Amino acid sequence: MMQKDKEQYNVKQIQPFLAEGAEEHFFQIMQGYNRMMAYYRCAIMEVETKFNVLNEEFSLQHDRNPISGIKSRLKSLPSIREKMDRKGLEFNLQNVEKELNDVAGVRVICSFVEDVYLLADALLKQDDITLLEKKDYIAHPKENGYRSLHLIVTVPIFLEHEKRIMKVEIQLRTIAMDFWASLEHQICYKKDFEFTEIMAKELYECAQLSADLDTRMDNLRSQVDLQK
Ligand code: 0O2
Repeated sequence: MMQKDKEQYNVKQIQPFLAEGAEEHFFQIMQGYNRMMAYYRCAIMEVETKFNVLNEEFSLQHDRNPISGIKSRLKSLPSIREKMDRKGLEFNLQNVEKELNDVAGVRVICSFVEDVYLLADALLKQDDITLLEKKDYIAHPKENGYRSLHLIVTVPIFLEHEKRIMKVEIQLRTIAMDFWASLEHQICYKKDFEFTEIMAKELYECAQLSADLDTRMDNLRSQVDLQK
């Protein structure tokens, strides 16, 4: 192991906790993990760029931006571990790449509902993108009221000596959908708290309000577009 690598992976700090001879093994696992996460970061960059390009082109044609913001995240190691355990899968890097679809996540916040589908269609038309799975929680909201369009796609990343095909989870949603989902996530998503029926109803009604808001804003935009 090179000195530089030891420093990079903080092996010195961890050394007292490692069994005799385990240092090299630990280092190799960390190296593999860091490489895999770097590839996922590249895939996120590719997908973000594709959406930024579409946003630019659309704003030239229609004089407005369909994308209000893009938030990306890499799943943390504890979350990856938890999900592998939950699915009853052995935790190793090959399995993570093969079995998990959401290590890399890109969330695209759109202005209007129409923009969600427009952007999804434009992305899926690109010949280096392959759709693996689509869940339309806008047409079919979840029981709690959650709405978003989810796509699992593969995108190639071009490295010095190879091309790798990486999976990315894309969530497209409007500002109103994101408002509800972000707050619901903070309040209750995956928390071990038994929601009362009244609270669940209240949350669902808030989701309905956000859906109404989307419809009304869409209608206003259509009226303005007609007058152009
Ligand atoms: P986080 O913290 O956002 O990363 P799976 O992906 O296999 O666990 P499933 O049901 O097949 O589960 O995936 P699905 O339905 O496509 O949803 C995955 C992601 O969508 C979640 O990721 C959330 O980001 C979002 N999501 C789904 N349902 C809800 C919901 O009811 N409320 C909110 N706020 N977000 C939701 P993670 O990894 O679970 O969480």
